[in-house]
Amino acid sequence: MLRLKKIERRSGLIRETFKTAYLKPLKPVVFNDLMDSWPAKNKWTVDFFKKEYGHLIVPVYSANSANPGKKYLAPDRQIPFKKYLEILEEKPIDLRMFLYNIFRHAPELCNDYRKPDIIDGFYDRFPFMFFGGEGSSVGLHYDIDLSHVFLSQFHGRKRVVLFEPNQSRNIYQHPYTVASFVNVNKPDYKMYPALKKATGYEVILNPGETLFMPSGYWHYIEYVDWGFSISLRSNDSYIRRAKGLMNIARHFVVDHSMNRLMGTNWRKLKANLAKKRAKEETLV
Ligand SMILES: O=C(O)CCC(=O)C(=O)O
Ligand SMILES: [Fe+2]
Repeated sequence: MLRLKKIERRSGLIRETFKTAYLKPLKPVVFNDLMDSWPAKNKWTVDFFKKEYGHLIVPVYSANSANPGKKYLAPDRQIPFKKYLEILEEKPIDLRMFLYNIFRHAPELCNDYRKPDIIDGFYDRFPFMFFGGEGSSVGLHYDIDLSHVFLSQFHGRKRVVLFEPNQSRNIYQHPYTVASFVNVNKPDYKMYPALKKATGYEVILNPGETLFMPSGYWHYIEYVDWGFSISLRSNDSYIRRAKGLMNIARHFVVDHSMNRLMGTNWRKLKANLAKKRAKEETLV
């Protein structure tokens, strides 16, 4: 099994302590009480979303959408939000909803959460909600814009595995992307020998808790129960913001075009490059 450390849980953290213990050293932490003052904590139930926003048409995704080819990252289907929530409640299913900006359609929801006053630089415009069925998972990736992420859980439990940015080679990052395709649950050390050196973190996030994922951290997420959460993002450094923009440009230009041109061959090429880089890492 991979070497995964537990993530600390804290309550009553103040700015100064957060800064020295977690932000500066870029160390993840779970806040027990960060959402306590939010109206959303009790208000945003599944019934609330069904009743108030059930009519919205939302794009939903299965694992198919990560497959190479023409439909790369395209949604599986568009269905009413109420229908989607009913599907999630019914049984385990690999069907997620993300990148849909519900706040654009329902700006009043922004009054129900608070930007954590634990650090500065929160983006106003990019809160994202993530929904997923029991058993669904989010492949290992890091967030392309390099912001710090505060992932707050409303419903269901989520298992999160994290790796520091300096582990990118050990976990076989696919070049020109923010993705890795190693299986963190069943590491294949024959295929990926450098994985033995990888060290990461692991936590089961419960409703009411908030996970701080520092900038550039790799994350793999498993929906232990069906559930949903919000991620609030902050970026307090101009250099990091610029790097994030570069990342986005490179990703869209290189990865998307090559994927369109080469399909599965592009994926194979990236996999080979990743192996080469991990080997170099083992030599140094
Ligand atoms: O919780 C999820 O489904 C995905 C979260 C994520 O990748 C993020 O917040 O960046
Ligand atoms: Fe992410």
